[in-house]
Amino acid sequence: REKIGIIPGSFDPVTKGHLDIITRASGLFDKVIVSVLNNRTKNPLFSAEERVKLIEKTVESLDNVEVDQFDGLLIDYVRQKNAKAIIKGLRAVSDFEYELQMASINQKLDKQVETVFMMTSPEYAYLSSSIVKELAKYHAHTQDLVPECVEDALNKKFNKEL
Ligand code: COD
Repeated sequence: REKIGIIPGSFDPVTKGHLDIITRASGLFDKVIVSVLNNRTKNPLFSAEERVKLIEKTVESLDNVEVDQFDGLLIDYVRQKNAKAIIKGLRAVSDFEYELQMASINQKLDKQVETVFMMTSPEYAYLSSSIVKELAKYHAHTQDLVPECVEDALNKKFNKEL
């Protein structure tokens, strides 16, 4: 059976840190599904549809990567997709506690599904979607941090003169 890994997240918006994890995971699994949490209670900068489109553009050259969205419990979605693993990136010790909690709950909910952690590449260790939004809001450059299509989309959101 085809081995499928799911990379879940908010991706508001996708960054080069995410792309690094996605690219590395695509070399380890037969198929990788990057899935955007469509959480109506949060207040995202980009709609779920916009976030999906930006990821699609970003992963265009990776043939075994698909982009999707989900809501509800992650584990239900993972089962529905017949996936083997949830893939998460770890940046710092501060990520660990939260991720350990989620991995433990998901393991309790379904022992067949493994959570796989990948260490960030050091150059992206400080990078998060919130930092990127903060910088873009005050019109600072984000080109080293996000794919070009995301930089354009951020500039549009914050009405930066080009
Ligand atoms: N380097 C490496 N990894 C990174 C980097 C970076 N620079 N930046 C982000 N990442 C990783 C994150 O650690 C995460 O694994 C992933 O990329 C996505 O990041 P975000 O910030 O876009 O997404 P999150 O952390 O907001 O996503 C949280 C989930 C959507 C996965 C979570 O809330 C969830 O599973 N929700 C569904 C409801 C559910 O099942 N709840 C119970 C879970 S126990």
